[in-house]
Amino acid sequence: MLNNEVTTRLRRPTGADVSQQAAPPQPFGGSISVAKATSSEVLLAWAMNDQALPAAHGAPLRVVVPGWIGARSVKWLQRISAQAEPTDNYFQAEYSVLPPEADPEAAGPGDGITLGPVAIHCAILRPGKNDHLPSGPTEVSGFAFAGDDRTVARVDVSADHGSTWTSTDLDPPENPWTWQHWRAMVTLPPGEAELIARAWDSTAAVQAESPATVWNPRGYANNAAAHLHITCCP
Ligand SMILES: Nc1nc2c(c(=O)[nH]1)N[C@H]1C(S)=C(S)[C@@H](COP(=O)(O)O)O[C@H]1N2
Ligand SMILES: [Mo]
Repeated sequence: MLNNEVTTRLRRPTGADVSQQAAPPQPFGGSISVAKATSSEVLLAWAMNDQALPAAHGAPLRVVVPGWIGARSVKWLQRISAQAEPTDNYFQAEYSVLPPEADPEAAGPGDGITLGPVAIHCAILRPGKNDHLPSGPTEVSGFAFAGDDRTVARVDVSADHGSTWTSTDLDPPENPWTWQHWRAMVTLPPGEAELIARAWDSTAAVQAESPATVWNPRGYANNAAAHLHITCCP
């Protein structure tokens, strides 16, 4: 896989939206490995939900790269090329995790970890942020997503700042490219509470406990555990 990534890449610039944010101004583009590009889940899409693809989502033609960061799903597609090296497009290097001491303005291609496959993450959907709830048992629910061709193996929740954790009831994966929903009954203490959810993927990778662990100069790939503050009436 690594060998494929460094030796053979697909390049996909477009002319439809020239970015003035890029240096120099240029069309949006990005690379994926040949292994991914030739997999059955990667699409060239002109329709969505049996309707014509809306312009905002890339009509007339876009790439869809399930399990990889959105930036590699190039919209308003104009060209695809097979080449030995990743594209030198500004956005290929921009979507990378730089080391803490790096200056993002001065960073060049190869200075960071180029983003492709999504890292394991999850979100709490219910209760909502700053909801007022009665203390006692309540259902907490959300989704988790593993990325690449991994699946979500388990999601745990804590209502006591991570001292104790409860496994949630996790829906099986329909396929690796969709969210998996989960839910659990937790007992909320009276007063202020912090709910935490953390997901594990099928390689036993787990989300970092805090955003400080995954901090990087450009702020990408923040897949720290989901935290939710709530207030419980006694
Ligand atoms: N041509 C082009 N394609 C693009 C982008 C862009 O700015 N220009 N943004 C990318 C990013 S960062 C994301 S997250 C997705 C968003 O796709 P959506 O608008 O269908 O949600 O498109 C990707 N493809
Ligand atoms: Mo994005």
